[in-house]
Amino acid sequence: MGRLVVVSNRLADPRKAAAGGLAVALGETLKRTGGLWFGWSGKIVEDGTPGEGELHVHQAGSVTLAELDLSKEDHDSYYRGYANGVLWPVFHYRLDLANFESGHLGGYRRVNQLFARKLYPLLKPDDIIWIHDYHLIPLAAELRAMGCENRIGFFLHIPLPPPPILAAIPSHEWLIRAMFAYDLVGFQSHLDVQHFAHYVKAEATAESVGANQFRAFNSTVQAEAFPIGIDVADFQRLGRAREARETYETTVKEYSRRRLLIGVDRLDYSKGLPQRIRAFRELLLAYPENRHSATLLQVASPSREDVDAYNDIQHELESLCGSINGDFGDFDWMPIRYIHRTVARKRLPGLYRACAVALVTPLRDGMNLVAKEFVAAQDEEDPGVLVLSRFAGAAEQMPQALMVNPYDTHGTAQVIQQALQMSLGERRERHAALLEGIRKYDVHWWCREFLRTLGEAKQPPSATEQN
Ligand code: GDG
Repeated sequence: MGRLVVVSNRLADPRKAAAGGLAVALGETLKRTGGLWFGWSGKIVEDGTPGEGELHVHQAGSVTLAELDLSKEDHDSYYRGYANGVLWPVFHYRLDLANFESGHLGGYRRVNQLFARKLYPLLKPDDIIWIHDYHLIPLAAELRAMGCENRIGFFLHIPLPPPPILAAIPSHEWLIRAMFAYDLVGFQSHLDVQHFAHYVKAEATAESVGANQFRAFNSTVQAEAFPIGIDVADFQRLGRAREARETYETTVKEYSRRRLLIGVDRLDYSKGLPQRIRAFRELLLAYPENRHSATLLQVASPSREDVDAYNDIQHELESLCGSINGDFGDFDWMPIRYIHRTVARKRLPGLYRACAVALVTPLRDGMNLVAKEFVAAQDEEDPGVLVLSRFAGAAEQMPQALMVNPYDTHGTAQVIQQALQMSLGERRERHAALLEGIRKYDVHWWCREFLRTLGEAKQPPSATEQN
């Protein structure tokens, strides 16, 4: 295999422990092939010129890191305006939260062109390029327009909605057409692939020209599901380290173990946090034996606080948690411990292990890695129970979890009660099956499988074919 070139909005240093599984998995292949990782530096230049940015290239062992600064105007429209103000809500089925200001699309295109202009001179002919996520959908089309003939793959970390929702984006034809500049487009779930297939057949009159291959706009693209996993062994190692053990012990000591429930999410409207809190209130109402015992630890790590919809959800959550604690709490028991901060990654496995039930109940989620981390962190002899939304991509792969519809408050409360009462035998059986699945389809499998498929995908189109 040629050198791997990864492009994503942000870079993570694969050498840092806090980097997480994705950076570690990509980092391995990047190291092996002497690869290049390209992305935004995180720096916003207040008075910078739109469409321009300084590139900083440095070496981290055998890996080259290339980081690009963005002007404030570019960042506002590309990142805040279009990627997180249009694509994120619409791709999570939330048309009501999308802000379709046309200027933002211009910024999105401009930054993708800037990425292409700065990346293209760094490329070698046999590089394999892997572009990540909704920030960079048109990047391959921009590279092709400059004459790039390398193999280029794309992975969408978030869901792809069905055609009628996608078609609400004013520039949807352009956006999906841009996907045909890739040799391979990867999605989290089979449902996402189906949505892509339906869309391109109906809106782009694409033809199926082989298993998972679609032809339109004079180009052929392969679309497949590659459900992302975690590094199970690494997460379990983290769980055996001092910080996780200490967190486990102090948590178990402070609360009664079998009644602890946990939620760990970025504070995002896609994660279904208010619905989860309401289901927990319903649990206390419908099954009063849980009062004075069941405690929900909810970690909501701050995220995108400069986008309005995120402030609204923060206030909604604070008021919900406050009213439940006020209505049900007592001097010796509070039903909800709500933490609006980021917990150190080293402590997470200990926290997961101390809890009897995990509530992973997004309204929509590409995959959801918390579901997998919770399973990896459990004591196999006495494991906790995973309650999982049927609308998380993870649901396709984790059928042994207790499935819920997060919009159904009472139904979710019933399932939480079932989880709290599950026998040890059933908990072990479900957990063993879940663990086997996440071990088999871990993040290394994901990385290998995507790159193998990209390597075998149809020959890269010639530059002339693109016109
Ligand atoms: C996108 C897609 C897809 C959360 N709070 C804290 C913390 N986290 C960590 C979790 C987990 C990660 O962040 C969250 O991953 P998710 O998969 O749950 O969700 P997104 O951030 O929305 O990620 C998603 C993913 O991409 C990968 O393709 O699964 O569907 O939306 O690892 O542990 N980590 C620390 N403190 C926190 O407070 N240290």
